[in-house]
Amino acid sequence: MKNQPIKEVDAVILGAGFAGLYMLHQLKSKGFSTIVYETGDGVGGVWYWNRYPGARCDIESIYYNYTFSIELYEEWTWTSRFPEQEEILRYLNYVADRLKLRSNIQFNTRVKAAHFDEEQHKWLVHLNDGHQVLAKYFITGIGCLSAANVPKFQGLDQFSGKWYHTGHWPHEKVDFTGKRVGIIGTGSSGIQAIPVIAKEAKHLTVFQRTPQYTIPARNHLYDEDFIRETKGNFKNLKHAMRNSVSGTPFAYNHPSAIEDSDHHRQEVFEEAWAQGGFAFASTYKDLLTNEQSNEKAAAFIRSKIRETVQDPTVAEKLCPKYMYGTKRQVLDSDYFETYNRDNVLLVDVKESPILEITETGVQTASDHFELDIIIFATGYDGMTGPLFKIDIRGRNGVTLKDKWENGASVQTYLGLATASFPNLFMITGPESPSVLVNMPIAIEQHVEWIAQCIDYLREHDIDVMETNAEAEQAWSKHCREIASETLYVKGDSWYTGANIAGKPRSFLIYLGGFDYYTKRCQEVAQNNYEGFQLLKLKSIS
Ligand code: NA7
Repeated sequence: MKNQPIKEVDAVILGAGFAGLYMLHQLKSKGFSTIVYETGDGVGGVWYWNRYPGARCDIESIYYNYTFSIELYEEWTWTSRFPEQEEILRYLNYVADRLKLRSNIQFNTRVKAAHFDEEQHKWLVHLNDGHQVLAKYFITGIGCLSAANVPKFQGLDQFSGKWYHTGHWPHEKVDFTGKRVGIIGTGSSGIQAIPVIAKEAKHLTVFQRTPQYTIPARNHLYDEDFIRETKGNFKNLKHAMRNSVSGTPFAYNHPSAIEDSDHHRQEVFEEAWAQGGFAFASTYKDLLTNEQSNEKAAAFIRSKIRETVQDPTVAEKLCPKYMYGTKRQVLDSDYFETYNRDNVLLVDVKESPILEITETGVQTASDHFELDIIIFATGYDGMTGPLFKIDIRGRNGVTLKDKWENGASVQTYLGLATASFPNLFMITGPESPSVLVNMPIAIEQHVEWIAQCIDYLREHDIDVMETNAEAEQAWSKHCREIASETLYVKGDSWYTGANIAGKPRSFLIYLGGFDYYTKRCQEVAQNNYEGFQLLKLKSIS
């Protein structure tokens, strides 16, 4: 029985986060039989898994939500500028209930493999319970940062305390009271968790490999007038976000940092620093294209670190020397201030690398640190990692991992599809702009394009849709050319794959702007899906 598909549906969707939920809603509304498989036992995706202390979104809540429904926007009220994980998870549960999505979601189910069956022209999807499901369309909504990276430190299995990865945080509260805690990693997750844990733990040791340019979030509660005004302005906001470069209603304020006067630039940076959030990144248009402009921003942030951290030696260790913004911008709440606490110690593991985890703590080249709890805030195998965890095979049994040479030669068309993998759609796939765009807005664009496309295929009796190799080569080339004109490609980050030992270096984000990308996708659809082959089975047989 287990060798026969237990059911056949129009579409299988992976993941019940922002992407999977909206994809399901769209396909259900259009009458397609659809099932979502979700590994967790609830909806939420990244917001289901990331329950670490201090976890919150760094895009403002009034922008970080769905905009496809005015009812959803009006009914839901955010409490603060940067909502905590728990509030976003509640929002996604509200959406799932409000749109009656749960009956189409199978929780606690991992998709192990999906193979394109060339005789049936359908996807055979293999579940972890041994069952198989047949689907015409296979759609991934598994995010770009869902494959956790736990570095292979020798000796982790002999550690007698508890250890956690921020992206797989337990549902029950972890009690740090009276504990000696060590945290490895100072990206967004580490920087959010460190100030919160420091307040609770007996002692916190921060193992930092690379310091960060982090900006104060300046989180605050919203008042009723602001919420009323924002909801009243929904249509304008939606239009501004969907037609913007980054999926938020902001544009760059000034053209060039290096061409501005020292006095005015200082004022601009100070104002953005006081405003908090991503205002700093929007100050000058050339921060990520001109090294001298970049250094102006970097120097300003370093001066703030030196002003805040009392111990000059610690302050220097916290000052990044690489180019600003080539790692994902981090927002914090009292991060640098935390190093003025007596119970917090900063350890530079570039200077003195971690050699092993022992039974009682962490051994670096110079010292041993006794710990009760170790937290890995060590990030993710980004972009390709989530896709490579699944055995996805297209024509001739070739795996996605092999086709893309383990990430060295990713090729997609619009980040949505890839040749030899017919009827496969990726939401927020590599070579789409999504990870540098306000994610829910990027997701809405992808989902609406895919849903409209599937509807078109049904309307025109088309059974198989597949990207042309030429179309994807052209798109990938275009992506790389644009990226090479920026400073992003020079950074060591999950953007480039440099954070994962042995991962080929490549930059897999489309940087031509969300607005341009949206227009390009629309043109492709309007031109009857140019760049794709559309086949009718009748004509094949
Ligand atoms: P990030 O941003 O990838 O940060 C991971 C951190 O862990 C970073 O400081 C890394 O240092 C550090 N790291 C990774 N491996 C090691 C090893 N082996 N030893 C020491 N330190 C290590 O992940 P986050 O979870 O914080 O954030 C991910 C995204 O979520 C973020 O960009 C937002 O989009 C939301 P490195 O810098 O590589 O030297």
